[in-house]
Amino acid sequence: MAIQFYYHYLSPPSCVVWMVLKELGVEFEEKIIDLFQDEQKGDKYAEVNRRKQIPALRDGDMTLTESRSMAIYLCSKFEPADKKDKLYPRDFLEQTKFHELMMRDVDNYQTMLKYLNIDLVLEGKATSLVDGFLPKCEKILQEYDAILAKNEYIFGGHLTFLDYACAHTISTLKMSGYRGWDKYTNLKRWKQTLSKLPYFGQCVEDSAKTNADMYTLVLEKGLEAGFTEFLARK
Ligand SMILES: N[C@@H](CCC(=O)N[C@@H](CS)C(=O)NCC(=O)O)C(=O)O
Repeated sequence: MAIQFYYHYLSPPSCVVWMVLKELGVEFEEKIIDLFQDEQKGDKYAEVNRRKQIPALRDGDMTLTESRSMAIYLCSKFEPADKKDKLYPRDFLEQTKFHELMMRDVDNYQTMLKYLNIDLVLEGKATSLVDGFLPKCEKILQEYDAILAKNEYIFGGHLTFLDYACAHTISTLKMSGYRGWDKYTNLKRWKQTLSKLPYFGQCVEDSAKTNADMYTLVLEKGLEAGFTEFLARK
């Protein structure tokens, strides 16, 4: 039976796994979970993921519900042992360094979400960013820019799935309307490199732009009116 992938293209963690599937050319059955209809909260989807979140991935008896563990699983299972530039390293020390950066990126993503005040805004309980988090977000951009000053990609000289995860973390800041990108010249060069991937536009840029449009409308018009206008424009 083919792998079943439960996701939505506006969910950044979903997109990280989606890109791994595309890059590795793994066949999968697409199970799109409609966030706009709260499908992830229904009893049917709870049978797949009790935590009622996307993404989820099923491969036979194995069900995974954390995006990065899905990425590791897919790479470990499907990347040929003799492939040179792997999306996920196999050497123990390399893996340790990789996991360190991967965990930091999870924190960084959460910091971006805190700046966006995402939980309260999407519950209609807040209508503004939390400005106090902006310096932390800028520090994150500086850290990634410094890594990319030394390396072509986030984890050295070739593409890994950390590039996908970090690209989503950074793109999340676009939802805030942040305008200070120009000073991060290494980030700019890296993004131009990633843009050449055939799936980058669909899996990162479209997703980031649509999320930014939706978030801006919700901030401007409030939850209900913002969503209504967003869905009407779609
Ligand atoms: N740690 C999880 C996070 C998953 C997550 O936050 N999913 C969000 C979409 S981006 C979700 O399902 N939200 C819907 C909800 O909580 O109702 C992962 O990386 O897979």
